[in-house]
Amino acid sequence: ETEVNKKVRLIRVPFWLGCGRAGTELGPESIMRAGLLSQLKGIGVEVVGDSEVDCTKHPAGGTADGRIKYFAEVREMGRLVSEHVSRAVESGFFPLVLGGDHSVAIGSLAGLTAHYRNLGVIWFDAHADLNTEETSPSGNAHGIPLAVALGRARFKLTDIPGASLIRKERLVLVGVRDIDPGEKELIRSEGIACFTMHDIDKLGMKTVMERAIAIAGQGTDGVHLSLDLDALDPLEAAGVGTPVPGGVSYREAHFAMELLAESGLLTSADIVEVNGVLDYDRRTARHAVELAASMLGKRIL
Ligand code: 4U7
Ligand code: MN
Ligand code: MN
Ligand code: MN
Repeated sequence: ETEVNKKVRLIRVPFWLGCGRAGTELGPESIMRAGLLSQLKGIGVEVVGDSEVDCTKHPAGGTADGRIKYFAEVREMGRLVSEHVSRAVESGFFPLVLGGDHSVAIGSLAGLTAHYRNLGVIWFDAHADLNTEETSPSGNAHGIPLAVALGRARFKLTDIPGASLIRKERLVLVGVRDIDPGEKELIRSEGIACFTMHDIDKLGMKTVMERAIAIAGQGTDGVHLSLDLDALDPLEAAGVGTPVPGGVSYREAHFAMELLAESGLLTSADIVEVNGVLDYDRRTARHAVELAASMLGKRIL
């Protein structure tokens, strides 16, 4: 059995401008306070360095550039996150990016594609995050990162120095239950692998993750997990800004992370969308910590 890289570099991104609602800038701190370091230490994961990305927290004012709110700030944050992630990979570490809203994944993917020529991506999310500047119903950047990464939006991953696009054949979505019309169109026309809640109900998480890992892992030199906490059912993880009922249970998510760890293929991850204001019982942050430990090899026995 292969092992995950036990040297992890934490990259904290206190950013909320991509979701248009304050609270996710508290995500990194809430996850740390929920005990991330002691959990990782307990399973023999070494945290080699911990950096905070100096992204905009308080926008100056009028910010809309075209249709995406705070676009200039999002683009700058993406460039900075990309540099942090890139440095972590260069040093041989597993980059663990703590968001922040999901637009931070633009930066993760940019930094990763600068090194991995053929990156597999598993997108664990209630949403498809495949809107473009034109199809986005909200203008919120956290709904566009995959269209950016695939080169389907006007703003492309390759607009960030060093980055290349991800390949649609090696991308897989898991947990999806809220898709906008433009996203549906893109999923169909591009043939993007998408395991919806319907598929999880029908096949079970075990089969879904086996297939997801096979797709993301086939011939790839790295596999990135982007974990949006809103993939979980809001009854169990209320601390997210865009909750959608009917989600993955904590237990299913936990099992999915264990299967990923067992694959030995995971080389990086994002944990995003934890909203410190909405997470009134801190359960979402605590789940985030448990899921992080599981993906990095924590076992029950
Ligand atoms: B998240 C939405 F319209 N699709 O684009 C949009 F429903 O990172 C939601 O997955 C996006 O949380 C949610 O605004 C982005 C909406
Ligand atoms: Mn998302
Ligand atoms: Mn989501
Ligand atoms: Mn969300």
